[in-house]
Amino acid sequence: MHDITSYLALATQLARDAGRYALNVQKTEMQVQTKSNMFDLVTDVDKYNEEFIRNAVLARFPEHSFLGEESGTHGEGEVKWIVDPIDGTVNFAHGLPIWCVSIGIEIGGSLACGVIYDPGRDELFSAAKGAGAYLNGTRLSVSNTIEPSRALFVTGFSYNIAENPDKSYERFVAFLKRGLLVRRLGSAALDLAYVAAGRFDGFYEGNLAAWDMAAGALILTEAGGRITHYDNREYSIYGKNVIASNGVLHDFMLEILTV
Ligand code: 2AM
Ligand code: CA
Repeated sequence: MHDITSYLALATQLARDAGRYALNVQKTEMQVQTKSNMFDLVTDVDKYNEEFIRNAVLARFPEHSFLGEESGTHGEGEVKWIVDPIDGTVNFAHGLPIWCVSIGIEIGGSLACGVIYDPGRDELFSAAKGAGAYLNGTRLSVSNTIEPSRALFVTGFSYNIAENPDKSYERFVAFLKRGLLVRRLGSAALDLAYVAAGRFDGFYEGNLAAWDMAAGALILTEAGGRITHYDNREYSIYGKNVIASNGVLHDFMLEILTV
């Protein structure tokens, strides 16, 4: 039997520890660096956090496997920890507060639980399959916004945006042309968590990795949201593009994104 409660407890503790460590670096050491030196420091924090999380997980559960943004895949165990040690790295590097640590756990290829920790606001988003989503212990629910003109959407652009990958320009312009409100925060994990919390009504992005979405996708669905790919295919964290919504606005977003 899988002890999901103990997996989630360890994920929570590690996300908090890694998040606080990175926040401390951002508040202290990064204050005295020039921007060009800062990017090396950021890379160090990304790598340090991932190694810290991986070592702790595999020490406690040696039979589990691990997939991280910095170090790739380790092992083939049925229980797979999917980790983004800092999601929103560019924000982190520029001294902005919008970034987080994301840890999702799959069992046999299905998301079982996950946490997203934002140390700047001390916000811990968490979910376990079938048991709901929580923010600092309070149950989360997506918004009930029906009217697109009253909705707040969020998106993100990948690092190769200059090449207009996957019609990114056309999709974004389609939202703007309808006069819709769209934000771009720079952390896909927080974008998903904020749709789960009802802060945003919908999120879409074209080129993401499993570690950006593993925890957030489960938190979103456990908060009552809907998640698919651009073509309305059944969602997989390995599928790159994503539409996540409060459910009510999902068909509207699917239609707009058909460009
Ligand atoms: P990062 O901060 O960990 O790099 C911004 O649009 C969001 O997309 C962030 O969550 C960022 O993660 C992620 N991201 C941007 N380009 C990406 C890429 N090519 N592959 C995977 N994730 C990407
Ligand atoms: Ca990321």
